[in-house]
Amino acid sequence: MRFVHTADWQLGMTRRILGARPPKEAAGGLTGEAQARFAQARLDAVAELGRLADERDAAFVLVCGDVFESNLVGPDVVARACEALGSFRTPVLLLPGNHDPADAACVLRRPDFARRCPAHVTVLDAPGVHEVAPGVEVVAAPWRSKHPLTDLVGEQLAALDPAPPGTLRVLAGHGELDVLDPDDDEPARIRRDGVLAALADGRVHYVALGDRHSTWTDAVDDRIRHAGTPEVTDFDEVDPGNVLVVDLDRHGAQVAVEPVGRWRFLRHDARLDADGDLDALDARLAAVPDKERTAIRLALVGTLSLRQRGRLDDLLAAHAHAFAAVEILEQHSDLATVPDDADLDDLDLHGFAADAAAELFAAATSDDAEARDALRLLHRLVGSR
Ligand SMILES: [Mn+2]
Repeated sequence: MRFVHTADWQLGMTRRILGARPPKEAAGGLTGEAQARFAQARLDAVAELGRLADERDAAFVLVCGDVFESNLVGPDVVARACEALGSFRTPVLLLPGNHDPADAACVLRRPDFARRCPAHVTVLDAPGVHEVAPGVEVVAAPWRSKHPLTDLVGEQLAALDPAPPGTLRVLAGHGELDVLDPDDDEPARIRRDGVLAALADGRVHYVALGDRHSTWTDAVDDRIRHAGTPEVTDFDEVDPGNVLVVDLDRHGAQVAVEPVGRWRFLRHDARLDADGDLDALDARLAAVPDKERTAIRLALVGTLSLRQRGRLDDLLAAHAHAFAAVEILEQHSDLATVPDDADLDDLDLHGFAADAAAELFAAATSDDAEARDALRLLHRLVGSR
């Protein structure tokens, strides 16, 4: 029996970084068009994983929660999601997660969703055992509210007898395992011991999880998996952008990790003290492929002269036009601008202006931040004459 395990589509997600904040003093800035392309990429990933499911003759696609970013997504997001779901023929099972719980406002029960939802799509909003194909059962542990007070997966497993002979059972859950977030006293944590026991005694044969956006496999039993998000959503995700194609029998699972996402969120740390360091950063940014689908976050430390700082601002502004986003991670950056003699000569000022610049220069070299800012501004203004 083959199926596709996926989760955390987060349709309707908006990312503040895309188009919201150009690098400090970058002249170019970003447009909101990256945001629209990012939204489309999430839909493209859904269509792509559907193509994959069709091609591989999967029995179904199991989406383990957070299909939508929120129960409040607009009707346009719902309509486009339904179009993407309609672009392939493999049956789809949608589990409500913490972002789209099966409460009174659940988007998966909204009239605009119900009206457009293709016939091969089923919402697993009722907890318990669902027969999804002959000899195949999915045990659903949907979120029914934003803040459940129990381990929803554990609750379902506790109610199960061993699977009847000839029947394969897949548990569909959403949330963090206690082993992945042990210090948290969150009552909805999934107890891993209970999951291991249910796999060991044959109550279930695979535990498909959502919530963690990184693709993850349990070290003790590789039938406990997080599929991760099919299209990256944040910088801290490890190996996102995949879906899992699972070949399951009663003895084990063969799992193929298939990349479907096309965006990347990168972080780059650099020390900048000399022109060579700026050359290296410039070359590094230039070498990144698929810039229009890449958001990059920079942590920059070091000390630059006014002229070098101007070079940095110019090169970041130039790259920002090509990337989906270029952001300076302020809390991990520490970049000092300290004028040198060449900066003062560069200004090429005379008379009163030269005296003022010399005064600012003296203050700036003795650690006066306002004087440094004033000199940077003067350098920019003079440089653009
Ligand atoms: Mn999620």
